[in-house]
Amino acid sequence: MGAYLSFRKEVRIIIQGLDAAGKTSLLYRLKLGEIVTTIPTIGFNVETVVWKGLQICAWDLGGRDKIRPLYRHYYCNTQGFIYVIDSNDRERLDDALQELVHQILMEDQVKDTVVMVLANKQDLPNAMTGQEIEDALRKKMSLCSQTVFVRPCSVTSGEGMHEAFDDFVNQIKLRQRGEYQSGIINIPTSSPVKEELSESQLYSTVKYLFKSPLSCFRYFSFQENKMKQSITEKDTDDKKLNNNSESGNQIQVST
Ligand SMILES: Nc1nc2c(ncn2[C@@H]2O[C@H](COP(=O)(O)OP(=O)(O)O)[C@@H](O)[C@H]2O)c(=O)[nH]1
Ligand SMILES: [Mg+2]
Repeated sequence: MGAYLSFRKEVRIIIQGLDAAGKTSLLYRLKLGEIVTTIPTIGFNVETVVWKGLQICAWDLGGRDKIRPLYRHYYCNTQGFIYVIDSNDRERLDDALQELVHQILMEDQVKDTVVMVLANKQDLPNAMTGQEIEDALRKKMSLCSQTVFVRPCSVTSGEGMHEAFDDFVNQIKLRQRGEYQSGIINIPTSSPVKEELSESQLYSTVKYLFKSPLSCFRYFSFQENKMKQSITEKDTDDKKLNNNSESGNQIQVST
């Protein structure tokens, strides 16, 4: 019960990256579901979006050299960081990773966050792959306290964006519960995280359960049957699996 009541309703995230990486396009793609024409951002843009039940207040920190040192004043209470990289800009990859590793991740206020590195502009033919960017990042960084992962996407076409955000939100939820890994991690794409009930869901469930003893009885019988059914299904699957391995069949897992 305590865990439900301590459920955080809004998280604050920062979107950063070199100029023209696609930060503002990403923010408005998230907010409006469409691509907008951007002009170089002076200062910042901030929007609230809801993703998988999590309310996200996203700050897109724009601007060039002079105001970049001021960014750290926005880092307070941040749970997530998105570092956008223009995968087509090979010449500036080193500058981008330098900023991420030696400036952003070093800040005390960013120590307990989830950091998603978005390898953007995958629609362009010469773009570096997510793996290439991850390899370059691993060369620059060994240990860190944050949960860091790389996801390829194209904000313009929308490809990879949903999967990336699902993973990002999942990792933030895990971090809030204290179940997380530090360093650069490999996570299966969109690995689901068991949802906790929000306060309103919890309230309506309790209200429903105690409406009458009969509905309460029906609810628990239903849950019990569901559990029995899933145990039976699992037993059948296990048996199938054993049969396969006994008969020498190989099960292929695609990664
Ligand atoms: N081809 C391509 N262009 C993109 C993509 N994302 C953003 N852009 C373009 O990159 C330019 C800079 O984008 P913007 O969002 O203003 O970058 P910011 O400076 O990081 O905020 C704009 O012309 C965008 O249309 C993408 O995924 N693919
Ligand atoms: Mg911008």
